[in-house]
Amino acid sequence: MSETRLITIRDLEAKVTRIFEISGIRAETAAAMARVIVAGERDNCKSHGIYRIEGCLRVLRAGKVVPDAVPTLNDTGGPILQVHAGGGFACPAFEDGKDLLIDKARRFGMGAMVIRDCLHFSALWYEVEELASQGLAALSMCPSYSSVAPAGGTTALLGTNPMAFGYPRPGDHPYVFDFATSVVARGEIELHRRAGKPIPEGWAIDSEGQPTTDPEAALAGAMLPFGAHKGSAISTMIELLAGAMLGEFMSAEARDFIGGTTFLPRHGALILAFDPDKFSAGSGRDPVAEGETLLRSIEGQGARLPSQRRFAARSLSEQQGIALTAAEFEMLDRFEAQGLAAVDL
Ligand code: NDP
Ligand code: PYC
Repeated sequence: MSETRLITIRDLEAKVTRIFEISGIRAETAAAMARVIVAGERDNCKSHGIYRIEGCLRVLRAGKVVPDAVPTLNDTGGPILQVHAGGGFACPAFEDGKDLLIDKARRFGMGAMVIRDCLHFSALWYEVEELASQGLAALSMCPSYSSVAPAGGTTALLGTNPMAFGYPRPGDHPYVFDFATSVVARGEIELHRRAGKPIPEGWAIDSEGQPTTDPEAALAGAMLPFGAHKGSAISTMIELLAGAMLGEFMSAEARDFIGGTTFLPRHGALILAFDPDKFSAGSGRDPVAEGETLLRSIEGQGARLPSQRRFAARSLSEQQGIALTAAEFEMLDRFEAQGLAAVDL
Protein backbone atom coordinates (compact mmCIF):
# COMPACT_ATOMS: atom_id res chain seq x y z
CA MET A 1 0.00 0.00 0.00
CA SER A 2 1.39 3.43 -0.89
CA GLU A 3 1.63 5.97 1.93
CA THR A 4 -1.03 8.64 2.11
CA ARG A 5 -1.23 12.22 3.34
CA LEU A 6 -4.39 14.04 4.41
CA ILE A 7 -5.99 17.07 2.82
CA THR A 8 -9.15 18.80 4.03
CA ILE A 9 -12.26 18.65 1.86
CA ARG A 10 -12.18 22.44 1.59
CA ASP A 11 -8.53 22.58 0.53
CA LEU A 12 -9.02 19.85 -2.05
CA GLU A 13 -12.06 21.67 -3.45
CA ALA A 14 -10.05 24.89 -3.73
CA LYS A 15 -7.20 23.07 -5.47
CA VAL A 16 -9.46 21.31 -7.97
CA THR A 17 -11.34 24.57 -8.66
CA ARG A 18 -8.00 26.30 -9.39
CA ILE A 19 -6.99 23.51 -11.77
CA PHE A 20 -10.16 23.98 -13.79
CA GLU A 21 -10.01 27.77 -13.70
CA ILE A 22 -6.45 27.92 -15.00
CA SER A 23 -7.54 25.47 -17.68
CA GLY A 24 -9.99 28.07 -19.02
CA ILE A 25 -13.25 26.92 -17.44
CA ARG A 26 -15.59 29.64 -16.24
CA ALA A 27 -15.48 30.10 -12.47
CA GLU A 28 -18.99 28.82 -11.64
CA THR A 29 -18.48 25.68 -13.71
CA ALA A 30 -15.03 25.06 -12.22
CA ALA A 31 -16.49 25.29 -8.71
CA ALA A 32 -19.42 22.99 -9.55
CA MET A 33 -17.05 20.41 -11.10
CA ALA A 34 -14.77 20.58 -8.08
CA ARG A 35 -17.70 19.99 -5.70
CA VAL A 36 -18.76 16.85 -7.60
CA ILE A 37 -15.23 15.45 -7.99
CA VAL A 38 -14.24 16.11 -4.39
CA ALA A 39 -17.51 14.60 -3.18
CA GLY A 40 -16.52 11.43 -5.09
CA GLU A 41 -13.06 11.42 -3.53
CA ARG A 42 -14.46 12.22 -0.07
CA ASP A 43 -16.85 9.25 -0.33
CA ASN A 44 -14.07 6.96 -1.60
CA CYS A 45 -15.61 6.56 -5.04
CA LYS A 46 -12.23 6.47 -6.74
CA SER A 47 -13.55 5.86 -10.27
CA HIS A 48 -15.28 9.27 -10.16
CA GLY A 49 -13.02 11.24 -7.84
CA ILE A 50 -9.85 13.18 -8.68
CA TYR A 51 -8.95 10.55 -11.26
CA ARG A 52 -11.62 12.20 -13.48
CA ILE A 53 -9.75 15.54 -13.61
CA GLU A 54 -7.41 14.28 -16.30
CA GLY A 55 -10.32 13.14 -18.48
CA CYS A 56 -11.95 16.56 -18.10
CA LEU A 57 -8.70 18.36 -19.05
CA ARG A 58 -8.22 16.08 -22.06
CA VAL A 59 -11.70 16.83 -23.48
CA LEU A 60 -11.01 20.51 -22.92
CA ARG A 61 -7.67 20.35 -24.65
CA ALA A 62 -9.22 18.44 -27.55
CA GLY A 63 -11.89 21.15 -27.87
CA LYS A 64 -14.66 18.60 -27.34
CA VAL A 65 -16.43 20.51 -24.56
CA VAL A 66 -17.38 24.18 -24.26
CA PRO A 67 -15.43 25.60 -21.28
CA ASP A 68 -17.43 28.82 -20.89
CA ALA A 69 -20.90 27.39 -21.60
CA VAL A 70 -23.57 28.95 -19.39
CA PRO A 71 -26.55 26.62 -18.83
CA THR A 72 -29.89 28.10 -19.89
CA LEU A 73 -33.18 27.08 -18.35
CA ASN A 74 -36.21 26.55 -20.55
CA ASP A 75 -39.26 26.33 -18.30
CA THR A 76 -42.60 26.19 -20.06
CA GLY A 77 -44.44 26.01 -16.76
CA GLY A 78 -45.31 22.29 -16.74
CA PRO A 79 -43.54 19.47 -14.88
CA ILE A 80 -40.70 19.24 -17.42
CA LEU A 81 -37.73 21.57 -17.11
CA GLN A 82 -35.17 21.66 -19.88
CA VAL A 83 -31.66 22.82 -19.09
CA HIS A 84 -29.45 23.43 -22.10
CA ALA A 85 -25.88 22.76 -21.09
CA GLY A 86 -24.66 24.17 -24.42
CA GLY A 87 -22.01 21.50 -24.89
CA GLY A 88 -20.58 22.22 -21.44
CA PHE A 89 -20.23 20.06 -18.34
CA ALA A 90 -23.40 18.65 -16.77
CA CYS A 91 -22.80 19.60 -13.14
CA PRO A 92 -23.49 23.36 -13.40
CA ALA A 93 -26.59 22.55 -15.47
CA PHE A 94 -27.89 20.32 -12.66
CA GLU A 95 -27.02 22.88 -10.00
CA ASP A 96 -28.74 25.69 -11.91
CA GLY A 97 -31.93 23.68 -12.49
CA LYS A 98 -32.16 21.82 -9.19
CA ASP A 99 -34.31 24.29 -7.20
CA LEU A 100 -36.84 24.60 -9.99
CA LEU A 101 -37.00 20.80 -10.31
CA ILE A 102 -37.73 20.54 -6.59
CA ASP A 103 -40.48 23.20 -6.90
CA LYS A 104 -42.03 21.29 -9.78
CA ALA A 105 -42.00 17.98 -7.90
CA ARG A 106 -43.74 19.67 -4.95
CA ARG A 107 -46.26 21.45 -7.18
CA PHE A 108 -47.13 18.68 -9.64
CA GLY A 109 -46.16 15.62 -7.60
CA MET A 110 -43.38 14.98 -10.05
CA GLY A 111 -40.84 16.95 -12.03
CA ALA A 112 -38.38 16.04 -14.75
CA MET A 113 -35.13 17.76 -15.60
CA VAL A 114 -33.88 17.19 -19.12
CA ILE A 115 -30.25 18.20 -19.50
CA ARG A 116 -29.40 18.79 -23.15
CA ASP A 117 -26.00 18.41 -24.81
CA CYS A 118 -23.84 18.01 -21.76
CA LEU A 119 -20.64 16.26 -20.86
CA HIS A 120 -21.52 14.07 -17.86
CA PHE A 121 -18.38 12.73 -16.23
CA SER A 122 -19.48 12.21 -12.64
CA ALA A 123 -21.23 9.79 -10.33
CA LEU A 124 -25.02 10.12 -10.35
CA TRP A 125 -25.58 9.61 -6.64
CA TYR A 126 -24.64 13.25 -6.19
CA GLU A 127 -27.84 14.31 -7.96
CA VAL A 128 -30.35 11.92 -6.37
CA GLU A 129 -28.88 12.40 -2.90
CA GLU A 130 -29.46 16.15 -3.15
CA LEU A 131 -33.09 15.62 -4.13
CA ALA A 132 -33.78 12.84 -1.61
CA SER A 133 -32.29 15.05 1.12
CA GLN A 134 -35.14 17.46 0.32
CA GLY A 135 -37.74 14.74 0.99
CA LEU A 136 -38.20 13.65 -2.64
CA ALA A 137 -37.77 10.30 -4.34
CA ALA A 138 -35.43 10.67 -7.30
CA LEU A 139 -34.12 8.82 -10.32
CA SER A 140 -31.24 9.88 -12.51
CA MET A 141 -29.91 8.24 -15.66
CA CYS A 142 -27.87 8.99 -18.75
CA PRO A 143 -26.41 7.11 -21.68
CA SER A 144 -22.67 7.17 -22.22
CA TYR A 145 -20.78 6.03 -25.31
CA SER A 146 -20.79 2.57 -26.88
CA SER A 147 -18.48 0.43 -24.78
CA VAL A 148 -20.77 -2.40 -23.62
CA ALA A 149 -22.00 -5.36 -25.68
CA PRO A 150 -25.70 -6.23 -25.24
CA ALA A 151 -26.20 -9.61 -23.53
CA GLY A 152 -25.70 -12.26 -26.19
CA GLY A 153 -23.84 -9.84 -28.48
CA THR A 154 -20.12 -9.33 -28.99
CA THR A 155 -19.75 -5.71 -30.07
CA ALA A 156 -19.81 -2.52 -27.98
CA LEU A 157 -23.13 -0.78 -28.62
CA LEU A 158 -24.63 0.29 -25.29
CA GLY A 159 -22.94 2.70 -22.89
CA THR A 160 -22.05 1.97 -19.28
CA ASN A 161 -25.36 3.80 -18.74
CA PRO A 162 -25.58 4.58 -15.03
CA MET A 163 -28.77 4.84 -13.01
CA ALA A 164 -29.19 6.20 -9.49
CA PHE A 165 -32.16 6.21 -7.15
CA GLY A 166 -32.74 8.07 -3.91
CA TYR A 167 -35.49 7.86 -1.29
CA PRO A 168 -35.75 9.99 1.85
CA ARG A 169 -35.16 8.57 5.33
CA PRO A 170 -36.22 10.40 8.46
CA GLY A 171 -33.21 11.76 10.37
CA ASP A 172 -30.70 9.83 8.31
CA HIS A 173 -28.87 9.93 5.00
CA PRO A 174 -31.32 8.98 2.25
CA TYR A 175 -31.41 5.52 0.74
CA VAL A 176 -29.31 5.82 -2.41
CA PHE A 177 -28.05 3.36 -4.95
CA ASP A 178 -26.09 4.25 -8.03
CA PHE A 179 -24.50 1.91 -10.52
CA ALA A 180 -23.32 1.52 -14.05
CA THR A 181 -25.39 -1.05 -15.94
CA SER A 182 -22.12 -2.62 -17.05
CA VAL A 183 -20.57 -5.01 -14.51
CA VAL A 184 -18.42 -2.07 -13.36
CA ALA A 185 -17.90 1.52 -14.46
CA ARG A 186 -15.41 1.97 -17.30
CA GLY A 187 -13.31 4.10 -14.94
CA GLU A 188 -12.72 0.97 -12.83
CA ILE A 189 -11.17 -0.85 -15.79
CA GLU A 190 -9.04 2.20 -16.56
CA LEU A 191 -7.83 2.24 -12.94
CA HIS A 192 -6.84 -1.44 -13.24
CA ARG A 193 -4.96 -0.65 -16.47
CA ARG A 194 -3.04 2.14 -14.78
CA ALA A 195 -2.20 -0.07 -11.80
CA GLY A 196 -1.05 -2.86 -14.15
CA LYS A 197 -3.58 -5.22 -12.58
CA PRO A 198 -5.75 -7.80 -14.39
CA ILE A 199 -9.51 -7.35 -14.20
CA PRO A 200 -11.70 -10.13 -12.81
CA GLU A 201 -13.25 -12.59 -15.24
CA GLY A 202 -16.73 -11.68 -16.39
CA TRP A 203 -16.17 -7.92 -16.75
CA ALA A 204 -15.36 -7.78 -20.45
CA ILE A 205 -14.62 -9.49 -23.75
CA ASP A 206 -11.81 -8.66 -26.18
CA SER A 207 -12.28 -7.41 -29.73
CA GLU A 208 -12.65 -11.04 -30.89
CA GLY A 209 -15.56 -11.49 -28.49
CA GLN A 210 -13.52 -13.73 -26.16
CA PRO A 211 -13.52 -13.34 -22.35
CA THR A 212 -10.51 -11.35 -21.14
CA THR A 213 -8.85 -10.29 -17.89
CA ASP A 214 -6.51 -7.86 -19.65
CA PRO A 215 -7.76 -4.29 -19.04
CA GLU A 216 -6.16 -3.07 -22.27
CA ALA A 217 -7.97 -5.76 -24.30
CA ALA A 218 -11.18 -5.02 -22.39
CA LEU A 219 -11.03 -1.32 -23.23
CA ALA A 220 -10.41 -2.16 -26.88
CA GLY A 221 -13.15 -4.83 -26.88
CA ALA A 222 -16.44 -4.57 -25.03
CA MET A 223 -17.53 -4.48 -21.43
CA LEU A 224 -20.42 -6.71 -20.32
CA PRO A 225 -23.74 -5.69 -18.80
CA PHE A 226 -24.39 -6.71 -15.18
CA GLY A 227 -26.91 -9.49 -14.68
CA ALA A 228 -26.79 -10.66 -18.31
CA HIS A 229 -30.11 -9.97 -20.11
CA LYS A 230 -31.51 -8.03 -17.12
CA GLY A 231 -28.76 -5.42 -17.01
CA SER A 232 -28.79 -5.33 -20.78
CA ALA A 233 -32.51 -4.48 -20.76
CA ILE A 234 -32.10 -1.76 -18.12
CA SER A 235 -29.23 -0.30 -20.11
CA THR A 236 -31.42 -0.34 -23.23
CA MET A 237 -34.18 1.42 -21.28
CA ILE A 238 -31.69 4.17 -20.38
CA GLU A 239 -30.71 4.55 -24.06
CA LEU A 240 -34.42 4.92 -24.88
CA LEU A 241 -35.49 7.19 -22.01
CA ALA A 242 -32.42 9.40 -21.66
CA GLY A 243 -31.36 9.28 -25.32
CA ALA A 244 -34.11 8.59 -27.87
CA MET A 245 -36.98 10.05 -25.83
CA LEU A 246 -35.11 13.29 -25.14
CA GLY A 247 -34.03 13.74 -28.74
CA GLU A 248 -30.42 13.51 -27.54
CA PHE A 249 -27.63 11.16 -28.54
CA MET A 250 -27.76 7.49 -27.68
CA SER A 251 -24.41 5.91 -26.84
CA ALA A 252 -23.51 4.94 -30.42
CA GLU A 253 -24.05 8.49 -31.68
CA ALA A 254 -22.20 9.90 -28.66
CA ARG A 255 -19.20 7.74 -29.51
CA ASP A 256 -19.27 8.76 -33.18
CA PHE A 257 -19.62 12.44 -32.28
CA ILE A 258 -16.70 12.41 -29.85
CA GLY A 259 -14.63 10.15 -32.14
CA GLY A 260 -14.04 7.01 -30.04
CA THR A 261 -13.94 6.14 -26.36
CA THR A 262 -10.74 7.91 -25.37
CA PHE A 263 -12.58 11.14 -24.53
CA LEU A 264 -15.51 11.62 -22.18
CA PRO A 265 -18.84 11.55 -24.04
CA ARG A 266 -21.43 14.25 -24.77
CA HIS A 267 -25.14 13.38 -24.61
CA GLY A 268 -28.24 14.25 -22.57
CA ALA A 269 -29.37 13.29 -19.08
CA LEU A 270 -32.72 12.74 -17.39
CA ILE A 271 -33.42 13.41 -13.71
CA LEU A 272 -36.83 12.68 -12.22
CA ALA A 273 -38.10 13.85 -8.85
CA PHE A 274 -41.27 12.64 -7.09
CA ASP A 275 -43.04 13.96 -4.02
CA PRO A 276 -43.99 10.87 -1.95
CA ASP A 277 -46.69 12.80 -0.06
CA LYS A 278 -48.47 13.67 -3.29
CA PHE A 279 -48.32 10.07 -4.55
CA SER A 280 -49.61 8.59 -1.28
CA ALA A 281 -52.30 11.26 -0.77
CA GLY A 282 -55.54 9.71 0.49
CA SER A 283 -53.93 6.42 1.50
CA GLY A 284 -53.67 7.43 5.14
CA ARG A 285 -50.14 6.05 5.17
CA ASP A 286 -46.84 7.83 5.57
CA PRO A 287 -44.69 6.90 2.56
CA VAL A 288 -41.40 7.74 4.23
CA ALA A 289 -42.26 5.82 7.40
CA GLU A 290 -43.36 2.83 5.28
CA GLY A 291 -40.09 2.98 3.40
CA GLU A 292 -38.22 3.15 6.65
CA THR A 293 -39.85 -0.05 7.88
CA LEU A 294 -38.53 -1.87 4.83
CA LEU A 295 -35.04 -0.38 5.03
CA ARG A 296 -34.74 -1.24 8.73
CA SER A 297 -35.87 -4.80 8.01
CA ILE A 298 -33.12 -5.12 5.41
CA GLU A 299 -30.56 -3.82 7.88
CA GLY A 300 -32.09 -6.03 10.56
CA GLN A 301 -31.00 -9.08 8.57
CA GLY A 302 -27.40 -7.89 8.70
CA ALA A 303 -27.51 -6.83 5.04
CA ARG A 304 -25.88 -3.55 4.18
CA LEU A 305 -27.74 -0.86 2.33
CA PRO A 306 -26.18 0.67 -0.77
CA SER A 307 -24.29 3.89 0.03
CA GLN A 308 -23.51 2.78 3.59
CA ARG A 309 -19.86 2.25 2.64
CA ARG A 310 -19.89 5.66 0.99
CA PHE A 311 -21.45 7.42 3.97
CA ALA A 312 -18.93 5.78 6.32
CA ALA A 313 -16.10 6.97 4.05
CA ARG A 314 -17.61 10.45 4.05
CA SER A 315 -17.80 10.55 7.82
CA LEU A 316 -14.11 9.59 8.06
CA SER A 317 -13.09 12.21 5.48
CA GLU A 318 -15.08 14.85 7.33
CA GLN A 319 -13.35 14.00 10.59
CA GLN A 320 -9.79 13.51 9.45
CA GLY A 321 -9.56 14.82 5.87
CA ILE A 322 -9.18 12.95 2.60
CA ALA A 323 -6.22 10.56 2.30
CA LEU A 324 -4.34 10.88 -1.00
CA THR A 325 -1.18 9.16 -2.14
CA ALA A 326 2.03 10.99 -3.03
CA ALA A 327 1.33 10.18 -6.69
CA GLU A 328 -2.10 11.77 -6.42
CA PHE A 329 -0.67 14.94 -4.82
CA GLU A 330 1.99 15.05 -7.54
CA MET A 331 -0.74 14.76 -10.21
CA LEU A 332 -2.77 17.59 -8.66
CA ASP A 333 0.30 19.84 -8.33
CA ARG A 334 1.24 19.17 -11.95
CA PHE A 335 -2.27 20.01 -13.16
CA GLU A 336 -2.31 23.14 -11.02
CA ALA A 337 1.06 24.29 -12.38
CA GLN A 338 0.55 23.40 -16.03
CA GLY A 339 -3.22 23.31 -16.68
CA LEU A 340 -4.07 21.84 -20.06
CA ALA A 341 -0.39 21.47 -20.98
CA ALA A 342 -0.18 18.69 -18.36
CA VAL A 343 -2.31 16.27 -20.40
CA ASP A 344 -1.72 14.42 -23.64
CA LEU A 345 -4.35 13.89 -26.28
P1 NDP B 1 -20.49 -0.04 -7.65
O1 NDP B 1 -20.69 -1.41 -8.16
O2 NDP B 1 -19.23 0.32 -6.98
O3 NDP B 1 -21.66 0.32 -6.63
C1 NDP B 1 -23.01 0.24 -7.03
C2 NDP B 1 -23.97 0.52 -5.90
O4 NDP B 1 -24.11 -0.67 -5.13
C3 NDP B 1 -23.53 1.60 -4.93
O5 NDP B 1 -24.65 2.32 -4.53
C4 NDP B 1 -22.89 0.80 -3.80
O6 NDP B 1 -22.90 1.46 -2.55
C5 NDP B 1 -23.79 -0.41 -3.76
N1 NDP B 1 -23.13 -1.60 -3.23
C6 NDP B 1 -21.93 -2.09 -3.54
N2 NDP B 1 -21.69 -3.23 -2.85
C7 NDP B 1 -22.79 -3.45 -2.09
C8 NDP B 1 -23.16 -4.46 -1.15
N3 NDP B 1 -22.37 -5.47 -0.86
N4 NDP B 1 -24.36 -4.35 -0.55
C9 NDP B 1 -25.20 -3.32 -0.83
N5 NDP B 1 -24.90 -2.35 -1.71
C10 NDP B 1 -23.72 -2.42 -2.32
O7 NDP B 1 -20.79 1.04 -8.80
P2 NDP B 1 -20.40 1.00 -10.34
O8 NDP B 1 -18.99 0.57 -10.52
O9 NDP B 1 -21.43 0.28 -11.11
O10 NDP B 1 -20.52 2.57 -10.68
C11 NDP B 1 -19.63 3.49 -10.05
C12 NDP B 1 -20.02 4.89 -10.38
O11 NDP B 1 -19.80 5.17 -11.75
C13 NDP B 1 -21.47 5.27 -10.13
O12 NDP B 1 -21.44 6.33 -9.20
C14 NDP B 1 -22.00 5.76 -11.47
O13 NDP B 1 -22.89 6.87 -11.41
C15 NDP B 1 -20.72 6.16 -12.15
N6 NDP B 1 -20.86 6.15 -13.61
C16 NDP B 1 -21.04 7.34 -14.25
C17 NDP B 1 -21.20 7.36 -15.62
C18 NDP B 1 -21.47 8.65 -16.34
O14 NDP B 1 -21.69 8.61 -17.54
N7 NDP B 1 -21.47 9.78 -15.71
C19 NDP B 1 -21.13 6.14 -16.42
C20 NDP B 1 -20.97 4.95 -15.63
C21 NDP B 1 -20.83 4.97 -14.26
P3 NDP B 1 -21.49 2.01 -1.91
O15 NDP B 1 -21.08 3.17 -2.77
O16 NDP B 1 -21.83 2.36 -0.51
O17 NDP B 1 -20.51 0.87 -1.99
O1 PYC C 1 -16.99 5.13 -15.69
O2 PYC C 1 -18.19 4.32 -17.33
C1 PYC C 1 -17.70 5.27 -16.72
C2 PYC C 1 -18.00 6.65 -17.17
C3 PYC C 1 -18.33 7.07 -18.42
C4 PYC C 1 -18.51 8.45 -18.34
C5 PYC C 1 -18.30 8.82 -17.05
N1 PYC C 1 -17.99 7.70 -16.35
